[in-house]
Amino acid sequence: MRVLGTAGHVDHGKSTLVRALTGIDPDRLREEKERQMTIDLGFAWMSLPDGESVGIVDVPGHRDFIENMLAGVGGIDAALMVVAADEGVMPQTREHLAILDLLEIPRAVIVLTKVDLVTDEEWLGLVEEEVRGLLAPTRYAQAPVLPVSAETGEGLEALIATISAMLRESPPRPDKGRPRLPVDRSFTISGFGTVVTGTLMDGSLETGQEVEILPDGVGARVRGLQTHKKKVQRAVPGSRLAANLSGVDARQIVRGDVVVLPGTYEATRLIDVRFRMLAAADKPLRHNQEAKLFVGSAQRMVRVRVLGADELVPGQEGWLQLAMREPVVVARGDHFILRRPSPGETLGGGRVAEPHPRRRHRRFDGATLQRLEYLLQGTAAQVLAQALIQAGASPVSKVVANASIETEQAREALRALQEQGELMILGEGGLDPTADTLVIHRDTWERLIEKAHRALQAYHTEHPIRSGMPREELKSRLGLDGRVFSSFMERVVEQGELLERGHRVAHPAHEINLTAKQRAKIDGLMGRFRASPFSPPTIKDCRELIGDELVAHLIETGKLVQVSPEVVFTEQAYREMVQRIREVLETKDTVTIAEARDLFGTSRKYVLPLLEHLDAAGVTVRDGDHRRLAKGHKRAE
Ligand SMILES: Nc1nc2c(ncn2[C@@H]2O[C@H](COP(=O)(O)OP(=O)(O)O)[C@@H](O)[C@H]2O)c(=O)[nH]1
Ligand SMILES: [Mg+2]
Repeated sequence: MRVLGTAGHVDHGKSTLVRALTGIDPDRLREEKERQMTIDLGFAWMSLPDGESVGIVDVPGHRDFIENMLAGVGGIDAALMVVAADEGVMPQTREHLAILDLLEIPRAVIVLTKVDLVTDEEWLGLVEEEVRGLLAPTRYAQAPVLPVSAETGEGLEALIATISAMLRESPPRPDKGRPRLPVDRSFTISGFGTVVTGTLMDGSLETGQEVEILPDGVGARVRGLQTHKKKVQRAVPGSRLAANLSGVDARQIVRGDVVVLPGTYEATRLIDVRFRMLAAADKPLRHNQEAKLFVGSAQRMVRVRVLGADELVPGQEGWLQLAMREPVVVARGDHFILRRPSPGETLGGGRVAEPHPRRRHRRFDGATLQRLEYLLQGTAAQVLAQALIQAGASPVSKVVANASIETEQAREALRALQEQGELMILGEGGLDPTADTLVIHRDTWERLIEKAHRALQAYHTEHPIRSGMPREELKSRLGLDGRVFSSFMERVVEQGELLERGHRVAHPAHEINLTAKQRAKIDGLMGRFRASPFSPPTIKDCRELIGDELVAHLIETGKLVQVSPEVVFTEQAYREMVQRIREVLETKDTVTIAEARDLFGTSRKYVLPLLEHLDAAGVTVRDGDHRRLAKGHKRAE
C-alpha cells in the first residue's frame, strides 16, 4: 500500500496525467470542472503490474491554492513532479520542488509531460537541462526525468515501470503502535454518515475500534474502513484511508484534525523544531515573528521564537520554538513548512524535535540545544533517554509514546538503557514498550535522592530532636504523585538512603542527641508528672516549662501520651488509667465522668478528654452520662 502525490505548476498536466494513469478523474468539485483547474486535493488509485496498490493525491498547482497542496503532500512515499515540456520550469515548479525537499519526501520522478506538443528535439533537451539544474541542489539530483504524453500515451508504460521500481525500493511505513489519521476531508454520505479521509500513519486501524478526534477530544467509533473504494477490516500504516465514523457529525471534524486511539496522543500549543530557511526567501526570520505552520493536514498561526541565534537569514538552519493559540497534534520527527502569511511565501521547513516542551526555553541555552540535537539526530536509545529525562518517573508506555519510535526499536533501546544502568525500574513490572511499569532515568533518580537528602537535612537542622519529616511533607517537597512516591520510598529505604520512622522520614545520618541542659529540663518536667500523675501539667504548661521542640520530642518518642489538644499523661499513668477504667467496666458495666474522676482523685478537666479519647479509639461507647466497654473490648463471657 503506497501513496504518491503530484506536484508542479498549474496547467502543466498533473490531473490529466493522474487520469491517464488511473482512469479516475481527480477533479471532483463542480467548480474545478467549470474552471478546468484543480482547487482542492483530488484522489485516485491504481494497481501496479507487480500487484502493489497505489493511491495518488492530486494537488492544485495554482499559487492561490498552495495551502491545499500542503495539506495533501505530507505522508506520501514519492512525488510525481510534473513539468509541461512546452513551457518548462515555472514559479510553482520551483516552489513545489522546494516544499518536497523541505518535507524530505524521500523519492520523486520528474515527468516532462505534453511531449506531443513539442516537435523540436532541441527544445526538449533544453527543458530537461533546465530541470536537471533545478534538481541539482536538492535530494532529487539523481531522480529520473521521463518524457510523457498523457494525450497520446507516449512514455506512460516507462513511467509506470519507473514508479514500480521506485516504490519497491522504498521501505515500508513505520509501525509505532500508535495510529493517527490526519484528516484531509470530512463529509457525509447518505446511508453511511460521517466519513473522513487521510493517509494513515504510525500504526494500524481496525473496524470496531473506539477513536478520539483531536484536538477537541470528541469520541467516535470506526464503523467501516475503505482503501481505494475497497472495504477492509484493518488498514496498515501508509494507506490512503476513508474511515466511516459513528457517534460524530461530519461538521465536528475539520481538515487538520487527527483521528487517534483514545489517550495515545495529546494536542500541543508549543513545539521545538529544527528549521531550514529557503535560500530564496527574501527576508530574515526574526524572533517573535508571526508565521503560518503547515504540519500533517493542519495549518496554524504561530509565533516564532528563534533559539540560539538572533535571527535566521535565508539559507541558514537553526532551532525554533513555535507557540500557537490553536493546539495541533504532532509527533517527534514530523515534517513541517512555515510560510509568511501575507504576501504568501514559503519561508522554509524542517522537523519537530520535541512535541511537548515543558516550557518556553531561554533563547540562548546550550543544554537545551544539545538536548534537541539528540532528539532529532540521536539513536533510538539516545532519543528514549531524552524522553525518559523529560518524563521524570513515568509508565514505560508513555515514555515510548513521547519518543515516537518504532515498537521493535523501542524494545531494544529499553533493554540497552537498562543494561547501561541509565534506566531503572521503580516497583514491579517488565520493560515491554506498552507496559505500565514505572521507569526513571538514573540521573533523575539520583537528583531525587539528593533533593530528599537536602530537604531532610534542612528539616533536621531546624528540628534537631524530631525523629524526622512527616512522609506527606517529603512527598510534596519532592513533587511526586502517590504511586511514584511509594515506589521511591520502598527503594530508598531498602537501599538505606533514607530511614523510615513511623510516619516520618529521616536522613540516615540523623541521630537525636539531647544536650545535658535539655535532659535536665526533661527530668524536671517528668518530676512534676510523677508528683501528680492524674492531674499533671497541661501541654501549655509543658511548653512554657521546656519549649515546643522538647514537648514534641516527648510525644513522638511515646514518653508522653496526648489525649486531647490540652491534656497529656506520662505513658505509665495513661496505661494505668486505661487499665483501671477497663476493670471497673468489666465488673459493673458502666461508668460516669464523676465516678471516673473520683477513681483517680482528679478533676473533670482530665477525665473528660481521656474518656473522649477512649471513645474515639473505640475502647468505650458513650450512652448519655454513662460509658460502657465497646463490643470488641469486652472479656469473653
Ligand atoms: N496535448 C496535451 N495536452 C495536455 C497533456 N496533459 C494535459 N494537457 C492539457 O493541459 C491542460 C491542463 O491540464 P491539467 O491536467 O488540468 O493540469 P494541472 O493544472 O497540472 O492539473 C488541459 O487542457 C489538458 O488537456 C498532454 O500530455 N498533451
Ligand atoms: Mg490539476
